[in-house]
Amino acid sequence: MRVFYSEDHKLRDARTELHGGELVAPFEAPFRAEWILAAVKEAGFSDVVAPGRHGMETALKLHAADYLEFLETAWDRWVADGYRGEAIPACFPARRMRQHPPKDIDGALGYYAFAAETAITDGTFAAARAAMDCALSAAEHVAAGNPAAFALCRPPGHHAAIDLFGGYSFINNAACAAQRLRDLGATKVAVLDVDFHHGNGTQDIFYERGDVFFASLHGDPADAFPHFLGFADEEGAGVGRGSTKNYPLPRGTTFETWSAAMDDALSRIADFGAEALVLSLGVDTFERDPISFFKLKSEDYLRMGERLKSMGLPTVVCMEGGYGVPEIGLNVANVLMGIAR
Ligand code: OKP
Ligand code: ZN
Repeated sequence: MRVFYSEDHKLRDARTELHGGELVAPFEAPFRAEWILAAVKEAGFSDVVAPGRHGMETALKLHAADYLEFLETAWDRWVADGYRGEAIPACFPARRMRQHPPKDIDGALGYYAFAAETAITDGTFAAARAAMDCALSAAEHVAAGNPAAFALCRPPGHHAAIDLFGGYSFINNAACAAQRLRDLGATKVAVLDVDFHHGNGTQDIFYERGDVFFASLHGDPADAFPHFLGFADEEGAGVGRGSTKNYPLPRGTTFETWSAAMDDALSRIADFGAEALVLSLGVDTFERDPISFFKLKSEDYLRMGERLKSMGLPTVVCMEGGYGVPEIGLNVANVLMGIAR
């Protein structure tokens, strides 16, 4: 399985994350991609290539043009205003307020954000673009007839909605992969999101589309980020009605419970008639993940990969979350080994 990896992920290296009322060192940091890359090489995935450079055409089919323009220019606008810290949104268009982008950067940050933990910094857009390139190149590799590819995306993307950033996400890499597979000939594509956190961005992007099925297994939003989306009664709208499926799961969820939910998701994906699969792979479901509350063990990720392989679908794996502990590398490698076997 080819691995798409860009050194440009290192350009995303924020100093701050708003966490528990403090500005801490971000959980989503460059070491993550380095540990994952080392582990997948160690596991025998030696075909590691840099992605091709892509334009924004695919992203523009998913995200609002003004949002992408904002991402590209936000840091320079912030610096031009004379601020010295990182660009952190602090005022949001909440209930009964006007939903339109203000001229000033403080207002624009709040307008285009759904959360305040994620600071925009110098290099953030370049890194997000490189992550998108990994996803697009992986999709092209699979569309060319290869059974699977791994996009080692960093920063992650599944929280990035049509016109919102947050949850460490800016451009929705998995959505770009799904769209690219569609554009290269797959009539129906499924995105399965196994990150601990609900993929609110991916759901938002495809909510009213009938050509992309979105299923997500995640910590119940009643207890976990992103708090305001990912409930079981969200099932898509318009022609997309029935093509969204959420599995909110409780604290302490083990692989036994988790894999039963995945089996249900996969049977729905088969019934949908998906011709290709995009896996939003977060390994923050791990028992020792620092910010999550599931209890998966390293060997469970091998089972996960094997079960995905049994679908017999061309598969693009996009990296999402997984934090803090050295096992993130092994856990990702285990999923890939299950899929590749
Ligand atoms: C990104 B991904 C910490 C609360 C959680 C954001 C989590 C983003 C997860 N104070 N903050 O889905 O792994
Ligand atoms: Zn996550």
